[in-house]
Amino acid sequence: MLRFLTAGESHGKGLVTIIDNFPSGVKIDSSFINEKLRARQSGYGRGARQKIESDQVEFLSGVRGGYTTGSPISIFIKNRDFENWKERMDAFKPLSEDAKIHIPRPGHADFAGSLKYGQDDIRNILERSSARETASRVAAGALFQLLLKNFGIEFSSAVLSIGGIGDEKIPELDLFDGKILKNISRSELRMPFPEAENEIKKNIDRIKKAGDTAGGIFIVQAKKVPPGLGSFTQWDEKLDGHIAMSLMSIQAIKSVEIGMGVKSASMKGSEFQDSIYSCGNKGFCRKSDNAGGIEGGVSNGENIIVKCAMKPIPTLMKPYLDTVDLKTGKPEKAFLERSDVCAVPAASVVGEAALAFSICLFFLKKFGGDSLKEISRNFEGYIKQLPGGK
Ligand code: EPS
Repeated sequence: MLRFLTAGESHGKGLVTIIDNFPSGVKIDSSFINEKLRARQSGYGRGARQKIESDQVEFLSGVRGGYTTGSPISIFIKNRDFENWKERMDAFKPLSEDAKIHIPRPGHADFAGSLKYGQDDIRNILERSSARETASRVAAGALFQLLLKNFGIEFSSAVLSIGGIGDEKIPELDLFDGKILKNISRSELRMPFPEAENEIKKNIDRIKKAGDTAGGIFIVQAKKVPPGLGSFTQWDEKLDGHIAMSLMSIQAIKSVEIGMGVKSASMKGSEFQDSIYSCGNKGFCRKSDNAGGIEGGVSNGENIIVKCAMKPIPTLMKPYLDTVDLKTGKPEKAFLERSDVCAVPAASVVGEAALAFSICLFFLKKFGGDSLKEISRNFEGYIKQLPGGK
């Protein structure tokens, strides 16, 4: 079964991604992967770290002559900032007592992580819990997208609102529309429509000046996903359940909605359900996609639509938040560490990668094979027998 693992700390030597059971014969376009990494580093409101890094993938295994071999793929992304952290992040040099951090930031993994791992230096928690890890996930997601592209399946993402400004209710937004794709690529906020950009940027500037942070809402879509991925037969085989896990596991994500999501709760059945029509040689089709492409835990051939809310980043530049010194128990103010004011545009790129993993995993569960050729045979055989033959 397709699996991927990530490893590495934010200020260590670098980040590692290992992808296991990825089929052979898939053409690897490093520029596609590096473009996704660049998009993750971008965004109005990103922190100073993004000026230090210029994330690029280095393949350590599993790819030869530009194609995957079927062996485990391992990828390395260098942390340029390691040069400034060599002493403090050395694997063996003893840690100096006064460099240890005992004051947890509310909202990060600092407090819960220190208790869980019995660490007396919160740096041993925050180095791994940092959103820096998402660079590894974007690299993996780009490979899954390269595989699925061979079957016409593509992904797109956009930011709908930041700090409560924007249009979270954009109905029937088609993220594959040429004009919308152009708007997103030109937007420092990765938004589908430019109208709210200036107001949002001004708000981010105000929040930055106040030493505070902002969250927001982003949307991810996948198109041409064939019907039949996932199953209703077992709770852990449902495609929407896995997608929810994939996206919820991204740092700072506090909600994942499929299709109309929360709004569906206030709709009538006759308004929400997507009626089915016979469309001649196209087989069957729908005039709406409120279900977000999944019914009964199974893809139904419509676009997969996922919407996520990202909480404001926990690292504040001003001492707003009360906390405690875990060593002394004394009341303290949350300590300052370099961070972003807003990373919602970055999170939307990570969301694309997370959705790509879920779709790729269930795609290979259904059309499994060890090589692209074998998977293609299985896929074509299935598609041919569908109503409308596609
Ligand atoms: C980030 C890297 C981090 C943070 C930020 C995002 O780098 P550094 O800790 O060296 O500044 O800037 O991480 C967080 C905001 C967080 O809370 O984890 C990245 O590469 O995305």
